[in-house]
Parts: sequence; C-alpha cells; structure tokens
Amino acid sequence: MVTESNHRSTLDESGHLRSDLWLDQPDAHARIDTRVEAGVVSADNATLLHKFVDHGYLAMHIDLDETATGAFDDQIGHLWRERPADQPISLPGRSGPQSFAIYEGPERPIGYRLPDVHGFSPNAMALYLHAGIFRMVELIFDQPAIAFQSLYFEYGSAQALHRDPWYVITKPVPHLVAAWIALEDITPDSGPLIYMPGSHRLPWFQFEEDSVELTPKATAAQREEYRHWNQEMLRERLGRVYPERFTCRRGDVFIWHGGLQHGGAEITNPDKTRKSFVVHYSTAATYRQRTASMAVRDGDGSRPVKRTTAAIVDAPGARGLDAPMKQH
Ligand SMILES: O=C(O)CCC(=O)C(=O)O
Repeated sequence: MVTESNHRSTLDESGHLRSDLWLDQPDAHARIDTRVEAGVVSADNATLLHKFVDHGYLAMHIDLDETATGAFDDQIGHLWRERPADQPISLPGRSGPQSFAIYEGPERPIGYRLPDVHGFSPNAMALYLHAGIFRMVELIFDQPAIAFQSLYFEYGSAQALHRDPWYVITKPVPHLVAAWIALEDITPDSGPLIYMPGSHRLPWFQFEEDSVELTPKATAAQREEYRHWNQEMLRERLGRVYPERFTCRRGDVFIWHGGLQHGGAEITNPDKTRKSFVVHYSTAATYRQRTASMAVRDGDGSRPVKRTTAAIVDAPGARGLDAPMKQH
C-alpha cells in the first residue's frame, strides 16, 4: 500500500532508490528512442545514454591538449609553493580537509587531493565549466545542471568501491552525476579509476533506515556487515565481484550515475602519477548553495570552520558554485 510516508521515502520496500530522472524510469530506452526520432537527441548521444541507463556510466572525449594540462600542472605547482590558507587539501586516513596553510606533511604525498581547486586554477575552472561535458550532463538530467564541487587527484585514490551519495548529499538524492576527466594518459599501474558496471541499479545498504548515507555514526560492525552484503549482492545480481578499470587517454571523460559503485585501483607503481579532475553536478533548480568545512590554524592547534556559498560562476552553456573556502 502506498501511504504518504512511504511515498516520500528515499528508498522503496526493496531498498532501491526512488528516482524522478527520466533515465531511471523502466521505459528509459524507449524514451531515448523517441527523442532520437523527434530529432532532439543525436544517434551518437543516444548510444551514450543507452549505455548510461544499462551500465551506470558513459565515456566521452574532450579536446584537452598538453598546453592546457601543462598550465594546470603549473597552477598546482604554484599552490604547493604558496600553500594558501583558503585552499583545502585532503589526505588519506584523515577525516576531513585541512587548510593548505597548516599542512606540514611531505610534498605531494600519494593519495593527496585538492578539493575545489577550481577556485584557484583557471584551467580547473575551464574543466569545471566545460560546455561539452555540461551538454551531456544536462541530457542525463533533462534540465539545467549545476557543478557544485570538484576534486583534483595527482595520484590514484586507491579508494575502496563506494557510491557517491554515501558522502555527497543532493536533494533529491538521484540528482547527482559525476564526471572524471583524465589530465594525462592513465596506465594500469597508476591506480586507475575502477567501477562495477550495472551497480547503479542495485539496492542500497541502509546504515540508517531509509538513508543512502554512510554517516560517521556507522559502526565497524555495520561496515563489516555491509562488505559481506555487498559481495553477495554483486555476485548474485551482477555475476561478478571484480571491477573494471578505466585506463584511458588524456581528455577521456567518464561520467557516472550517482548510484554507480566506483573507486581507485591499487597503485602498483608509486612513481606513476594519475592526474585527474572530478566534478560533481546536480540539477540547478534544486542545488542552490553548498557548505564545506576544513580545519584551519588556531594558535598552536586547529579548529574546524564551515563556509557556505551560493555564488555562481558561469561560462557559455555552463554554471557552477564557486569554491566555498575561497576568500576573494
Ligand atoms: O578517482 C578516483 O580514484 C576515485 C574518485 C572518486 O571516487 C570520487 O571522486 O567520487
């Protein structure tokens, strides 16, 4: 029986995400074909959208020459030299980002990431607001999109398979798409992006009732329970437990559905960089502001700060939220 309360719930009775997106509907393939017939979606884009529906991702290519990636590298080099207080840096094994100004560890450690570097790097901003990627994301949403956060990786993340809504909250939950952009050719030993094709349609483990989030309250026992549950789920529903790897060329872009399980492969050659840039998008009508936090200097120690931004940055055919920590 559909009551008002279960009608509004995030997950249905079998733990699947309720979604209003056209590509999440049971007749998504027919809807794509109808748009091709009406001349509003090209045959090439239709192929990509069919892939997205069935497998939870699509891959495309953008022009990204060495001049652009070289300038991006120089801007990252500048950040490492200047260490601005309003640029966050995240490190593996630490719970959240910290201000670059209080970072005292080794230079460019494996696994470091720079959140929202589009606030500092013009070349990151150009990718954050890339019109070609926006066109594809807006085809997926079927409405105007907004980029709301970015993440730069110099090395592979070596991160276990996960689903973005565990950590990245959009309202509604299904209004979330990510694009991963290769800033160089990616080799198998550098810890490529990994993903489980088709996993976007799997039910969700509920660390909390009717929630897709992996809250800090999740206990070690729950995480262990999840690992077993998910292995079984992957084996039963997808017939595989080992992910695919996205080894690719500079300028290749991997766009994934918010439900896709993905992560970073093991890095077998620590000398190999794996430069990439990730952007998360939601629908412009629903995502209006973002709050981010990081640790900042406080005397000899540190304290957390939170900042919210609703400031929009834009380019022809694209719009995004400015970097929340950036002090203009
Ligand atoms: O690039 C990777 O290795 C993983 C990226 C990722 O999981 C993310 O940005 O959500």
